[in-house]
Amino acid sequence: MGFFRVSALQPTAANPAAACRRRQRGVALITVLLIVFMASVAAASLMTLQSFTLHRSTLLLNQQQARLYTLGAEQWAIALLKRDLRNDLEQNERVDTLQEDWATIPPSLPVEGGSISGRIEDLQGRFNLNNLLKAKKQPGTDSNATSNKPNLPGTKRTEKDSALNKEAPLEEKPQDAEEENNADKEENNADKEEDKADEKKDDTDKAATERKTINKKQFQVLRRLLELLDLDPAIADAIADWIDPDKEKRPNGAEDGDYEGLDPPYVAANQPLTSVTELRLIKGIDQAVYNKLAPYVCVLPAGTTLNVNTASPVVLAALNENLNIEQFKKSAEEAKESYKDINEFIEATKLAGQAGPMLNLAVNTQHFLIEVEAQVGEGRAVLHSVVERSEDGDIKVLFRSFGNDY
Ligand SMILES: [Ca+2]
Ligand SMILES: [Ca+2]
Repeated sequence: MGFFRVSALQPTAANPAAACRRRQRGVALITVLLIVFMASVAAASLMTLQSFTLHRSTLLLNQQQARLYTLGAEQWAIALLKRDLRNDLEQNERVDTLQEDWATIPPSLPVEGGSISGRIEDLQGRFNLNNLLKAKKQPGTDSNATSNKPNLPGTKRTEKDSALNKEAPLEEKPQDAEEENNADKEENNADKEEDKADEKKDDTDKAATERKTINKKQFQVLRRLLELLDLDPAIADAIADWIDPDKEKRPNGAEDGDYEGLDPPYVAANQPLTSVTELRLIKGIDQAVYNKLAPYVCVLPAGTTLNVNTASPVVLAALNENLNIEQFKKSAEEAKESYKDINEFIEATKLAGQAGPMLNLAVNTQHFLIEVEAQVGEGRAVLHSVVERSEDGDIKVLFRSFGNDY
């Protein structure tokens, strides 16, 4: 309105009063333009803010939607694993192989507004780092239903698995059993001694403690795995020290003293690992070492078996010093074949009668990793779940994490 008033004023005479009015008219015009400019800026800011808020709401909504898709996919994967067990039992062939439906799901599926990709991996195809600890006997359970895991629910080996392991025609088997029994007796005796409390311990006691906590054969497997991956085998000592309950440092190992001087300082866990990512805290494991090792190891309750049908060539070759990676590399045609029982594996690898750590082998699996990624618009969600499938078909989720690695 002011604009029209200013426009209406026309100069009538070339005198000082008229010149003054012209200047005033100029100032008024600039003021009006400034106001219009300010109003435009304010309107534009409000629109930007509104657009940003709208975008953020849409993103949150999409993210939530993606998260729900990953949980839905997890349930679908669980249903697939249940169906696999039913099929196995119907066909009377309790094997888990990379040719089964759960292992060959399509890499990506379209869903409304986006897509889901994912996979199911047999975790027992990897080396279980917690197997470095000797599985403790639980009162009232048989020796094969073992567990040693304060953080994860237990796992039970099936009678069939146990039978398969017993059937393995290895000469050291009876020795292993005897050794394990002896170790268990030592363990019980040690427990009784601990109850007496605060009695002085000599070097012999210390040696006994170490013997009863770390499974030497599994330790050798880990050392070989590290060697085959071109990594320093001494890392096995640091890992063993990290999870064994004592504070006695192994040769090349690392206990509290090695971590207390770091920034920030911390101490050794002295208990089973709860996540593979925990390896990054252990001496000698930087990001490069971790990236090399992580795909071949898992963290499950102590005492789980290794599935020879799903283990990678490097993990199988680590089982015995007489094995090598090349012999486990299969052609596409050979890969369709699977071991129906452990004897077939022993025969194929010509390991019968050879000394070596061949414990805890199986042709089937109880623990799986489900990895799902869902994309909806710009919203994205990643889910990692570890599930345990018992032989009666029940499936429990042991670990679930959005975003973080297993
Ligand atoms: Ca199966
Ligand atoms: Ca320790």
